[in-house]
Amino acid sequence: MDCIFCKIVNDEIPGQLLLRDEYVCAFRDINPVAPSHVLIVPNKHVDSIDSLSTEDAGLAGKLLLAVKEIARMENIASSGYRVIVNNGVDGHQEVQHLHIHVIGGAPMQHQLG
Ligand code: DGP
Repeated sequence: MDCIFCKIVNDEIPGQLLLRDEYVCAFRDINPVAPSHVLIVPNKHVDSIDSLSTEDAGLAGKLLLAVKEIARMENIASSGYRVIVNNGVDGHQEVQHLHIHVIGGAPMQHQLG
């Protein structure tokens, strides 16, 4: 499978990772929309939230806990940040490997959608 985020996870595109453990990786978004814009992905290929199975419940928890860890590493835990997961066509998901955007370092716009 030709997946850009699998390549980052597998170090086929070197030098991008901020965090890696057994289950998840984090790296900076190539097109940041704020001073801090990090993507958190499962190490195993999962297309989207919609593709998660009940067996992935633990993995889903690991992804959320990685959000907290990245916020601490990026020094945005106390100032606050936004967490976004785009899903499918209407959600404008461009990369078909589940990823959580963690965006902060400046006040977000109030509006969603
Ligand atoms: P989404 O619309 O949620 O699928 O956003 C995909 C994000 O992935 C987008 O903000 C840009 C980022 N992105 C795409 N290709 C690459 C890449 O090769 N490296 C990195 N670091 N980020 C990428």
